[in-house]
This record gives sequence, C-alpha cells and structure tokens, in this order.
Amino acid sequence: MKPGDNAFTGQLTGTASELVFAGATSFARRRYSRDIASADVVVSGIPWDGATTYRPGARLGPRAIRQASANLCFGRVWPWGIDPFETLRVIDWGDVQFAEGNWPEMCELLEAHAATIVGAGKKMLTMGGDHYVTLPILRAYAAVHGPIVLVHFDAHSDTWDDDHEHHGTMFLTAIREGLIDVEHSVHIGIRTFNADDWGMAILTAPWVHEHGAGAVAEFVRSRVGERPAYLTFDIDCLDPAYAPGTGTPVVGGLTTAQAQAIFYGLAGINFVGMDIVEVSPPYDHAEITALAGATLALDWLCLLASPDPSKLAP
Ligand SMILES: [Mn+2]
Repeated sequence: MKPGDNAFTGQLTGTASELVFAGATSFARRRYSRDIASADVVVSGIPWDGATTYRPGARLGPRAIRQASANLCFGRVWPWGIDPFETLRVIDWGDVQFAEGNWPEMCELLEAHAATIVGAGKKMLTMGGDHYVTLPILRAYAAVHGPIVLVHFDAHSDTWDDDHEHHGTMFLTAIREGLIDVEHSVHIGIRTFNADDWGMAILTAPWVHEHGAGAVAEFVRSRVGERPAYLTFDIDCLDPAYAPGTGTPVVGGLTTAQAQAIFYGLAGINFVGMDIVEVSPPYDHAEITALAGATLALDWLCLLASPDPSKLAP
C-alpha cells in the first residue's frame, strides 16, 4: 500500500490504490488542483441549497458524493471495461465558495467559474447543490456554444412559470434567456404536471418503464444528433427507493440500474458537461443517494472516455 492521499499527491491520470476509508475525499480521488489548463474535465462542488422549495440539505451534496466516490476507484469500471482516468485528465477544483444564502453572489461567482473552464475548452463535471446551480453554468455554456442541447433527467421539468425564482423555474428562465436549444433537448423521467412543455421533448417515467432504457437512449441520440449536449441529472429522477436523500422526492421513478442502462446507450453523444444535483445527505440512508450520484458521475466520465458501446460487458 502506498502512502495514500491521492487528493494531494496523485498523478493526473491513472488510478492509484489507496485506502477507501481514509484520506481526503476528492472526487474519485482525483488531485485537488486549480490548474484548469492541465485538465480535460474539471470537477467542482457547488454547496448551495438556497433555491429549494421543500427539504434543504443539498449544500452538503458535494462532500457526500466525494466520499461515496472514493469506493468506486479500482481501475476498470463495470461494464465499460475501461478506467476512464487512464485517458482523461480529471482534476477536483474544490467547491465554489460564496457568502451563505447570497443568491446573486452565488450566481455571479458560479457563472464566472464556469466561464473560465468552458472558455478554456474544458468539460465541467459539477456536483450540486440544488438544481438552480445549473442556470449560471448554462449561461457560461451558451456564451461559448450558443443555445445548448439539454439532456435533463428529473422527476420535474423545472420549467414552471412561477412569480419567483426557485429550483423548479430555472429552465424556463434559461429558455427565455435563449440558453437552451429546446428543439433538440429532452426531459427524461418526468412524473409531475406542467401546463407547457416549452418545446422540449418529454419521456415520462412511465414511458421509460414501458419502453426500456434502449428505446430512451435511441430517442435521445436521435434528438440530440451531433450537437454539443449538456447532461443535467437531478437525483430525484430516481425513485425514492433508490435516492431517498433528496429535497423533493416523487415515487414511480427510475431505478439506478435503468439510469445506468440509459447512460450506456448514450455513447457517441458529444457531451460537453454534466452536473449531478439535489443529493441531500440529511435525508439519505446508508449513503444510497450519494453512491448513486457518484456512480452516475463516474459513468458519465466513462461515456467520455469510451464512446464505443461494443466495448461494454454483455
Ligand atoms: Mn427534480
């Protein structure tokens, strides 16, 4: 066993073994670094839950996801058959920090942070935080890419036309700001009513259950095409049985296995960023939700590193 603490001493690429229950919990034991130029993917935490409408706690999500991710780093990832860190240079930038509860400051600092990364041609992997954090990130992506395709996993559309902003309104705000290419974007896992789809496709949770992960992935690949796409995953897309630790749980959702199977089918999409949001550790049990979030984030890195689905284990 090596001395450990890859968060400080690890190389940019490759997986080095260390005790999973000790040391600093950077995401997937990547090195803490602010050298964005050296990285392909920059991981950041956004400890913000000021936009929640029901149960708070997502400000603690980044820490919990980092901790759960420490146990996932053993080389080749099932069923991808690869270690994404052999080819992708992934750094953990740490958490974006702002005064507690200061909504304008959070939005301003996060957009500037995202602009630095996206403007340098790097990909973001962001850990929320409540779902509102996606809005400042999309502003930075749209500034570089123009209106961006959104592949949105969620129980909620988050496009409600309310008279005040919260974590269920920011995608309508994003649409109105021209940040989202709605014609090629899709919601997956929806199981709440919204009077208007605002032009986005919707694959409801019952549709996913009836048609299966393969059909979902085929639909998404066809709708997205070759365009750059941003994947945003609200952990409440999963059923509360698979993700109890979240702010606004809704029954009837996807299993973790369904979400993973959909991810496997998205190989080939030109993803330029991802976030995993709404993990709320105070409501979690046995780290179920944090583990799901960490695993899906790692699966997304595998998607980037191995877009060839024929390499998947049977
Ligand atoms: Mn949601």
